[in-house]
Amino acid sequence: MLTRRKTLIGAAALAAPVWALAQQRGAARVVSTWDFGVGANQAAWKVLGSRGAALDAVEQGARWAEGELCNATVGRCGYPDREGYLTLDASIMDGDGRCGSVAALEDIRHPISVARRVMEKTPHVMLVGAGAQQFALEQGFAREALLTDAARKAWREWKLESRYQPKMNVERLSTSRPGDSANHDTLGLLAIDSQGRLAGACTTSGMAWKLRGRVGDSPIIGAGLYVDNEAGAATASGVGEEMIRNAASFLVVEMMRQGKSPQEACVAALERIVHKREAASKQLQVCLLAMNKHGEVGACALHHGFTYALCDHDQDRRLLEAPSVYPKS
Ligand code: SD4
Repeated sequence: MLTRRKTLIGAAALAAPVWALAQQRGAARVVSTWDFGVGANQAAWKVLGSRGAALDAVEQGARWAEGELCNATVGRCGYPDREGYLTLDASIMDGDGRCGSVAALEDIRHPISVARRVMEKTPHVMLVGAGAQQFALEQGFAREALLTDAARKAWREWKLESRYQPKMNVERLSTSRPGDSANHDTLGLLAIDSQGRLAGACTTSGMAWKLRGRVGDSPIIGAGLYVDNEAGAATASGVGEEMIRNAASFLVVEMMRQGKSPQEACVAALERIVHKREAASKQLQVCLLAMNKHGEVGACALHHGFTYALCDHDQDRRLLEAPSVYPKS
């Protein structure tokens, strides 16, 4: 069975996009998950395009989404958990191995910058919940009530049925019904700067209607994000439990270290997920985005519909559709 699927995956997902081969050594580039990655890339490019550091670029890209975007799945407009609390998760990682993250952070607008402070100002990697908020306040971040009226309304409507059923690719749906409303889609960014340094960032409000206290993959180093200058970088979007189970971003980076292209590495990691939980994998979305140490990019998802944005010196607003393991239904 797996052998047959391997063939299918090979046909559908392994072809490297032409532009991946055209990447110039020493050229900066940023890629981000989903359609809104276009805007995040623009913000990141303001740093990268003036020979700034990849780490600063990904933080700026994530801050754009957290502050400017209002889309129910990232930052201040995100949808809450099933008790009505908006809790934010974020992580940031530099190619030299430094990293920081926050999980279940409430009432702070820019979790990505708190994550960076965790990385730079503490001996720790991850702070959660009330402790993360206390740290943010001590660091001078403002506390503000973030839950929007629209999010509160969607939550009240969801409560009528209280059915937890993540929908695929909601960021791309322009129309939504109550209960069908956007309940996931995370911004992950990966960048390489003009000095060849890699960095990544990941920010999300997590799965809408999650259990209070649930943490997804996005703030977990190795699951939602992993970066290593010696191999590459990877980030993920989709149902975070699958990425945690498989240390998905770490897995992608390790595959690149072993010689796979970013595209091959994403496909191989998805094969692992399918192999372990085949029935579940048919019902949920996992999206992987990767960049190797040369700046070449790959992407693949379990299911059709994953888009990612690419920005470099040639083209700054390119939006691409990733291949999928399962064919479009
Ligand atoms: C999570 N991975 O909290 C995030 C949600 C997401 O596309 O990425 N959705 O599980």
